Amino acid sequence: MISRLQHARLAYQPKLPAVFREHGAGAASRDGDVHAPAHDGERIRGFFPNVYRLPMVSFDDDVCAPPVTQDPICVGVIFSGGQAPGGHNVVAGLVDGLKSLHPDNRLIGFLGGPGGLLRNDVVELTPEHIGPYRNTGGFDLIRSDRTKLESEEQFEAVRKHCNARGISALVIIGGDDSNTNACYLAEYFIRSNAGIQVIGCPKTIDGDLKNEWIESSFGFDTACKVYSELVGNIYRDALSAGKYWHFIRIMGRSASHIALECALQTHPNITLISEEVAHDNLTLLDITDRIAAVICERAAAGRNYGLLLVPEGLIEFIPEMRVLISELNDLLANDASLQRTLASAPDEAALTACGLTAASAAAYKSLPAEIRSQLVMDRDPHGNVQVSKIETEKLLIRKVAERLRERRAAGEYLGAFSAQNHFFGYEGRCAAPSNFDADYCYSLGYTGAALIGAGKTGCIAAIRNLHKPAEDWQPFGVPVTSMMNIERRGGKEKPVIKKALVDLHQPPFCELAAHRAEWAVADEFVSPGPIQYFGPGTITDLPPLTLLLEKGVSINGDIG
Ligand code: FBP
Repeated sequence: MISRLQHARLAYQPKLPAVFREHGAGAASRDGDVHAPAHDGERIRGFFPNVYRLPMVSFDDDVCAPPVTQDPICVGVIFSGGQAPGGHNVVAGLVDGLKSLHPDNRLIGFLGGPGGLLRNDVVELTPEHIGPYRNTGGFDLIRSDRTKLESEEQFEAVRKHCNARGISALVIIGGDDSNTNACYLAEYFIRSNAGIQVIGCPKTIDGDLKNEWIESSFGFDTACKVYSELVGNIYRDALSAGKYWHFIRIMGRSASHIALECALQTHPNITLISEEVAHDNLTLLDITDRIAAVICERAAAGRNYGLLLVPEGLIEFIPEMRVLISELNDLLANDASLQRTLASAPDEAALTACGLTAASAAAYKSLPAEIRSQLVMDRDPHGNVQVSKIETEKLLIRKVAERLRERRAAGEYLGAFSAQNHFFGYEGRCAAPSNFDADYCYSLGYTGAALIGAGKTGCIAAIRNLHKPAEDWQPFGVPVTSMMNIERRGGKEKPVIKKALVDLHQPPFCELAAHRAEWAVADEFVSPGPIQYFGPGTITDLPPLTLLLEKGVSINGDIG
């Protein structure tokens, strides 16, 4: 059973870049420049002798070239990692693009992400099968998981399964880690003469898979629009009732891109940006003092309500918490039995006896019991603390209330503070894609097909000019190694795609910094409302504001 909206959206034909509209995925490809990674090039080459220094690949507007092979091919596809709106349209674009290359080309979906690839669990994805999933959210067509493909045994299992099924290309739709691992797989396939191309596709709501070549990961736009709608609704409630401060934590892992985009969309009274907290070395006390100052100022103006946005990963960026988390990770990695002792340690002496430094013992002891327990009890499979599960919004409420009590005692605060906490994450990850994501994802799928047709491997499908109308978008392929740097992971140095954090010198953050003082005290909020799928293109097709700002486009123009 599908909703009326879903039914209407099935008829939406996503827009494609002009080059694909005219020539299908068989548009002629052109090899461009070779871009070495910014740092550690020679070390990265050592890991990827075959896929290092591949050229950029663009698609030509003027010519339609025959694909490398005239015979029908069979392609495999997986989703990897967390859900992001628009994934189904990547698959739709992929199947349509492949069919435009050859009507007998086939697409095989591996069920349940990389885990399904290892289990060899498949379904054939025909246009008929995909039909009802077009323009829908979620990954339920073939599902996903977080299995990491990183060992030679796993690569060999994938090779065997693909070779046995006649699969000559694999499309991996994932975030930075999944695309890094896709690159290892591409290298392995060349080394083992497997005859299998590997193409990546940039997915994640977090927006942290972006760089010189990738302007945005898909799903970011829709997720931010959903959260911004909710933030706008809550602000309006706060304004109507006049009695609550809403502390809202928003997904996004380490990077604060989602919080920043939602802030630009809604103008909250306070937005914390983790990258700024780290840059300015702000302690928990500094942060809560600043929040309390805004609350006092608003109270003095008769406004005992407001809204604060907290990025999911904030706690890791607060200097004393970062040290504490790292010490806890090391201690528990060596001795998991310390979990209970740490959770119930009566005083700082007992904590230092467990191995914490005096400063970390004091920081730990200052936290509320639930947060202490979340820090030591919730561990990921690698034994690290799961920062996404730490309820930082509740921690801030507790600490801000303490600051306000102190200010009241000093006669500086006469207001009333009552807070509500929220966490937005899963509400946005599977939303029906905005037009931007529907078009972008479909075009990415098509680009994947074109790269396969052109015989490429070890690269990610990407699109330039996303701030322009879709017909002016420029699809291309970017070699994964050109985005890599060397990082320490699991105690070893490893080439990985560099994660993008919020850049404090770039226009999106500068826009927030320029306006936040006025948003703090006045009620300058904006309620963007739900995503619109029908209506004028100025409303339905708007890309993320951060993307527009990064492209030098003003977001404060006349809206009629
Ligand atoms: P990806 O990085 O895999 O795209 O996942 C994004 C995300 O939604 C993060 O924002 C969040 O921290 C995480 O997934 C939560 O994942 P899970 O539901 O598996 O715990």
